[in-house]
Amino acid sequence: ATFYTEPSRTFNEYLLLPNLTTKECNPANVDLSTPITKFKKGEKPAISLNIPFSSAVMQAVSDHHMAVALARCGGISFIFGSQSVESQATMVRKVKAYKAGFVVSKSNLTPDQTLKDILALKEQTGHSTCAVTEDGTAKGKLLGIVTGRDYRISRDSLDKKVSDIMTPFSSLIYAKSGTTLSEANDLIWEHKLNCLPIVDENQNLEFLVFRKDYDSRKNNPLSLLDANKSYIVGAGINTKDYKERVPALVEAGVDILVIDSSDGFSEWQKETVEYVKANFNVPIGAGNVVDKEGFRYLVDAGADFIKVGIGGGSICITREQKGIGRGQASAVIEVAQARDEYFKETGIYIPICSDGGIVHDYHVTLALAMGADFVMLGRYFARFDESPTKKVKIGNNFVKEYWGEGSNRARNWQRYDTGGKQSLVFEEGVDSYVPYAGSLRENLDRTLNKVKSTMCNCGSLSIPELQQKARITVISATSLVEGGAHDVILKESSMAAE
Ligand code: MZP
Repeated sequence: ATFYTEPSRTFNEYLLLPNLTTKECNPANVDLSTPITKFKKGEKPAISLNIPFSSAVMQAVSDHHMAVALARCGGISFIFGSQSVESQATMVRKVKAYKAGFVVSKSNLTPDQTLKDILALKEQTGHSTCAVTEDGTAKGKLLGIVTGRDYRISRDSLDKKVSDIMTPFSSLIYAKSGTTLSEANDLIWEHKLNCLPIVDENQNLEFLVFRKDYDSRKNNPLSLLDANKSYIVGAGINTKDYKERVPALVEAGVDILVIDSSDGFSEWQKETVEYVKANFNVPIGAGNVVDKEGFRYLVDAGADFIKVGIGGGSICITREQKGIGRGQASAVIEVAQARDEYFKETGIYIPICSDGGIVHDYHVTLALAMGADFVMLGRYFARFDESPTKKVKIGNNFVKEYWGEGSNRARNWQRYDTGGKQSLVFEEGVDSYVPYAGSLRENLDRTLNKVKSTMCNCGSLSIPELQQKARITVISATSLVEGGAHDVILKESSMAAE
């Protein structure tokens, strides 16, 4: 046997040392964009994210609702694969067909006013805008101004009158009050409606804009001013039924695949990656691995990104059941070094994803500093309204259900298969609750603020800069105690805080 003299370490055992924070180094200037597919030196990756967050390939985490909510914030979900090929492909299709939903802000603007006036509104709200009239013609009574984060006005149309540039809508259908944007999108999907949902500030549906010749993919009524973008979505696959699953997912419009497995250092993964690379033009990630040998093996097979982590997930009992795994920090550090060596050798950069074991928000920053390009989280996202699981009241507290893919509940035997019987032979995950935490956007914004703030402490305005400049120290057990509130009697309000 080979013995490692260094213990395998978790994120909790490290802290970042501050570097000089310059005046320009403030959270507003921090860029969290990050690649998730391999690219050659000097070239751009095919897919990058605005924030380094992905949601786990799990029944309790990543369905189409989560995928839309996270994509809107700049991250990506990988839709769970432990379901039939058809239902997974349908979820992917729903994400790709999703209508962004434009926010109506009531205003006194008339069709005679110019887009400059509307732009003033855009400045106020931070959104972009378009006008909607009652009868759907440019001359009709102005009902409101449609605003949306994703919607851009081209510079040269600024001086034109609203009536000159507005695409006529054929009709407006008012929605039943209380309908949410998600429900509207389900309706649009089910009935294949050619329309655009208009929502209020609380994401409740105001009305649907119909147009005879409207095709959601090609002919957005607002296409006069911007492309109709669809959200990016990923999907998990396994090494068993990939020859049926991958074609269906690709046909549904999936942007990226990942092989979901607790131990990815296997010939099955190599064959799966090779099959996808030979037959489809879709990027594929592989894993999970915890060392440079595993990394190199899957990269040589053709993987576009590598997922890192065995046994660190909050619901995972793989280490207890089988005695395999590695502290998540040690795994990320070694794989990131292998990635950097590979880049020096070949000029090809392979993004890596730190998967599982993120407990505190600062663990995300540590993972990035240690070399991860993005993180994957299960427990974190399971707590939000957008996760697919039930919200339950236990005592005075609300919780949400969260179960592992290796639990009897998920029965995802393909994720753990090492050959042999086609069923879950023993459990590697548990069924649990996590505290309910509210909406994804609110929580994610807070986490992102913390990440950006720590990056400023480290004098870094981007993830590559953090990876290069970070100074990381191992801490002792007693300094861990020193890091929390200590030697004081906490008031109840402080105990309730994280
Ligand atoms: P966490 O964010 O809850 O700590 O970890 C989520 C990760 O745990 C998933 O992305 C996946 O890699 C892993 N996972 C999912 N199910 C199990 C299991 O049942 C598991 N053992 O380990």
